[in-house]
Amino acid sequence: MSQHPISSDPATVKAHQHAREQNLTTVWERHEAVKPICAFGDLGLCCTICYMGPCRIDPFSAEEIRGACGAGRDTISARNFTRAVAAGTAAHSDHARGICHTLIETGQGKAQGYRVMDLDKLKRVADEHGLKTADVSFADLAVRLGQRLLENFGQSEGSVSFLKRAPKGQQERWERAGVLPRAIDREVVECLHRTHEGVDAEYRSLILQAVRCALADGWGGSMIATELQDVIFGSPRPIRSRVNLGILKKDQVNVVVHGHEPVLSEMLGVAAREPQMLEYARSKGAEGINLSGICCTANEILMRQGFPVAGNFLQQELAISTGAIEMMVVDVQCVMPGLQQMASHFHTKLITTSDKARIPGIEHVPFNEHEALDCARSILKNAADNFVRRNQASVDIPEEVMDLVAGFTAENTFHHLGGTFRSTYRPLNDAIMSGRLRGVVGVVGCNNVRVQHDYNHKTLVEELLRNDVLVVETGCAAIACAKEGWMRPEAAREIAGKGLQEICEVVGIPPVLHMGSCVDNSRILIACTEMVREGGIGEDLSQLPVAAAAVEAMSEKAVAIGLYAVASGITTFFSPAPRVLGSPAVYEYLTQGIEKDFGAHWVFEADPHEVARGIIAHLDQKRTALKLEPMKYQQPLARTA
Ligand code: MSK
Repeated sequence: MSQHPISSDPATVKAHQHAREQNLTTVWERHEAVKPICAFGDLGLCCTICYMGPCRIDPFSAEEIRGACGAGRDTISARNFTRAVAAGTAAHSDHARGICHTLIETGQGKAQGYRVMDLDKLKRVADEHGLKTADVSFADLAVRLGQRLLENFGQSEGSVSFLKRAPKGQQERWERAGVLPRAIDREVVECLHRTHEGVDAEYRSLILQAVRCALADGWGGSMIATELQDVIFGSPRPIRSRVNLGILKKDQVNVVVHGHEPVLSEMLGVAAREPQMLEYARSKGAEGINLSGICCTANEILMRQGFPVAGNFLQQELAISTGAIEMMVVDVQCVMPGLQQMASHFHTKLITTSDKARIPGIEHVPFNEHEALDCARSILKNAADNFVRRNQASVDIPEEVMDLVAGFTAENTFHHLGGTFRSTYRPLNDAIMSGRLRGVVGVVGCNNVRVQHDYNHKTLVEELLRNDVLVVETGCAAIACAKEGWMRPEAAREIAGKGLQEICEVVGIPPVLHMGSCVDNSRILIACTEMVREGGIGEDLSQLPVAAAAVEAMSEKAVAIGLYAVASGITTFFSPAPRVLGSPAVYEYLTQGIEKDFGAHWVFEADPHEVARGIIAHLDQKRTALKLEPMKYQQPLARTA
């Protein structure tokens, strides 16, 4: 692992050095320029909610300081936290709303190029929602399911429909705490209402509303997005591909998709393989079209179509600085406005495609699902036309590239563990009960410029693997570990503890399983639910030897994910901490008190070695409670940031 202060990934270090040699500015330089980071804001003690302020609360003051309205540190911190959860939930859920519409239009034959690829899942989810599936055409069923799931956003009665998938014990906890989400939009709106000046001032009441909103994300918006994307684009299956900046090709038209929504990128994937498009690229002097991705749009086209991944969040500008990208197509979320400045130094065309997301100085090419395939073809042609403007002499692509296997889901992963004839979670539960596996941990989330790029993810995961913990990943964390080679089946032999190694070798899976994009954290909820259903390792999610970690968290979505994991009974290790450290009461509730309500809590710990030790201790504690054999602890390998 590289010891360079900005990144533990050699490709990133090289690309950054190259960018600096050309006087190009990236997120690292901008971050230096905005220092010192505002401590009031960082602690959650700056209130910008009304226009009497902003009010800042000095946490070290001898007297109690309050904002102009009288709000103290607990209220201010809880309001800030609740707003972050609402924004994160809104992001995932608005994505889901779009997918509902795409399914409806697919069924109506109005979405050019789309068709229902996973008919079984369409039927299963429709069944689950009480829709008649016999003697109904798949097209009609798609329309009805899309409409039914859309009700989750604004219904005036009942609760979010996928909640009933959760184990009974979990549902009872939610009911007791009064946090069953009613409708997705309603919970987001109520968070905003309660945090408006002069409404809810009681920190616990605010946080319980944040919980209700986060559950509407995990068991609502995110789960709807995952399930319907599987229905429309096909459920992923294990698939080989490659990762890191070295996947960019000097002799091909490089098109990079970035953001989160797969609706356009799936069509770009279809168009990029069409003979006439390849012929067009050749007519411009290129050998072909190399479609790849950054962040979660990358994860989406990787999982289903095996397109390579150029990098994760902190690599987005560096990908352009290679000088090799003809077109970067961005949609929503995690897209830095700084891309515009970087692209302005190169021939790279940067285009926004979502009506919800524009960047000053960037061409907007509205994406229209009715003409999706034509739109994709036109973007690729435009990219190919741009190939002739590339200055090949200045292209500098780092050589680092790594093989990987992605495409694991709650359904297919444990089909693999069970073998062809036993597609159940029994073998996974048995492996945990017999002590070959210590437990399962979801390592998810972003990169954050405040943390050495990828270092925390890799340090944590390495220690977990040595200690026989099966790791499942999504988002930028998954890309970090893929770059390190841990998503190759042979990595088990190189790095995993004996028990995990045995399982990976018998089944032929890597020790770290790529389960997709940020919304696909819902796959992890389902996998945990299946473990409970299989029996023997706990009656609800809070009793399972499982945990979650987001150790380079950056976005409000990560905060929403962390909260729905905890509220679902999964103890979550999270850093940098959300902005609650300025309120001892909010901190105490999130890290301890919440356990009584939901059976899990947050741990805010920055050192990844400490996180690993904490997770292992947590899994061992759960094992002891289940009366399972204790397991030996393997010391970490010496690594420094
Ligand atoms: S892309 S939300 S930086 S994981 Fe999903 Fe990566 Fe975090 Fe964005």
